[in-house]
Amino acid sequence: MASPASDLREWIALLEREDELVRISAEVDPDLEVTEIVDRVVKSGGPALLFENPKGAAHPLLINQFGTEKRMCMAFGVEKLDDLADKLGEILELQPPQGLVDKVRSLGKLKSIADSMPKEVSKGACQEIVLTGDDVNLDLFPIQRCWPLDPAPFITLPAVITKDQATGVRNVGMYRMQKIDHRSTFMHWQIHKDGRADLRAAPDGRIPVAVALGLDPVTAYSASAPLPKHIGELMVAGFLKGSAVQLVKCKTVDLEVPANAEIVLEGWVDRDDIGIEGPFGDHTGFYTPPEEFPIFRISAITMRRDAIYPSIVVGKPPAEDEWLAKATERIFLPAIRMSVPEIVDYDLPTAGTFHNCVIVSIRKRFPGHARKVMHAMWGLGLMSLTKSVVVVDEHVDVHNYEQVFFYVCANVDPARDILLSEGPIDQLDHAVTIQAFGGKIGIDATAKGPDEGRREWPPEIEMSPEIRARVDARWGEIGLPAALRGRDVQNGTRGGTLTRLLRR
Ligand SMILES: Cc1cc2nc3c(=O)[nH]c(=O)nc-3n(C[C@H](O)[C@H](O)[C@H](O)COP(=O)(O)O)c2cc1C
Ligand SMILES: [Mn+2]
Repeated sequence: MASPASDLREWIALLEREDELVRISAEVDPDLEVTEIVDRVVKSGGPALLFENPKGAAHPLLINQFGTEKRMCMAFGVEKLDDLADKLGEILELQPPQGLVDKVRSLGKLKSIADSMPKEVSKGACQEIVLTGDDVNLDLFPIQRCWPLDPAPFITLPAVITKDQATGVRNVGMYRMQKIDHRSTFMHWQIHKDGRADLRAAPDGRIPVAVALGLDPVTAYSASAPLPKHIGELMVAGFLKGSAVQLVKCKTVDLEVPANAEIVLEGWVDRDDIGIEGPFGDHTGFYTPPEEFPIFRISAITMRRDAIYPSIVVGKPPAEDEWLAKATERIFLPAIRMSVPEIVDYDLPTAGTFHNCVIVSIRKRFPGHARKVMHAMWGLGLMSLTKSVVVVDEHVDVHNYEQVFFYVCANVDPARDILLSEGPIDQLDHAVTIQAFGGKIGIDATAKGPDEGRREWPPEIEMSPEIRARVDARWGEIGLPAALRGRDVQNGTRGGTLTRLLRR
């Protein structure tokens, strides 16, 4: 696979070469109409769409660039998303080098980290056009009103850049921005997020903000990555791209933005300048209710000539953001294993909309081990917001929901294996009684033996490997169609059970 695209245009060209993008020249209204088209295309696994004539706007609209696993892999230049985990895992597992060969190898890895730091450059395409004063006008762009009860258009795929005023550490996050008028929007910084923390910590209650729109896909993804606050999203983007993100100084605020952006909005957010944002048809599948959020006042718009405006629609799953979440799930596996090494794999089901459910498989070694892992998940970064944790044994395929359901039903004594707890909940969750706080459920679907004070756990049914191999070899002779042989392969995904029982 090729290395990741260096900017949005190269990415669009790549999508077009691979038949993964369709241009739409018909006039389409960013008010609801684009959503209805995109939602159908996303849910049927269709291509990225470039609306060349969005109604009432001067710029085209790109959407569904991330909408399939294949495109997400193309974005990162990998064969499968797990390759990203391997790449990050190598760095995280870096041990003090032993011999000379080891030293050279480690140096190479350290150099790749050093090379990932963002670099400042003097000029950037994102500043070919500079609009200030009365020329600042959001009406130029095809900002979508996504769902019928949304009160206004929302910018949905921004990379919002701020700095911690005390440490100077840069943060990049993806937060929706409801348009208020031609030069202001809301800034939807939820209470658990780093952008909100930067505003909270500002000594004079006011921070400069820059919003980059239309980035190369890896940098755009990085804005959605739930990194610890002190780890720069742009460094991670540089590492995943294999080349540093290039930055230029903003024109009206003391911040830097990716030079390759299509559009940049510069301005200020003041803690005391607030209004009522929402409702918004959100990734939860429901409208999030109106709530107070700070306002972003725009001091300048800079952009490329013929800038392309990027967008995404969230809503009932599956939506385009499913694949941003899946990339995060894979990329963060090695980091999660750093703190909880007994975790074999995990899965965030798309129907669980990021925060509602995580399935974890573990190497279980001691009584209460599943409970330890539940508590660990509820203490881990934004994973702490998850409402339910399902723990299964190492041989269970967490991505095979039918298999997981089998073990949840078969291995659980509800009076014994359910842990109810409480903690922080996603601010958008409508089910909890108090906003952002509520219940947690842990389901221990692992096998429980006498060491946990239970009676003997029975062996699972499994055909012996010899008979399997014999039937495999004789399949043709038996005279059944090759297609029916697949069942045996499927059983094979549970093949670890026997080995594990024998090891005990
Ligand atoms: C399409 C999309 C829209 C999002 N909208 C918001 C939002 O409006 N507000 C918010 O706080 N987080 C939103 N998120 C989640 C954040 O981008 C994510 O939590 C990220 O880690 C935030 O960056 P931070 O950890 O640096 O604060 C959105 C994510 C995606 C993929
Ligand atoms: Mn962050």
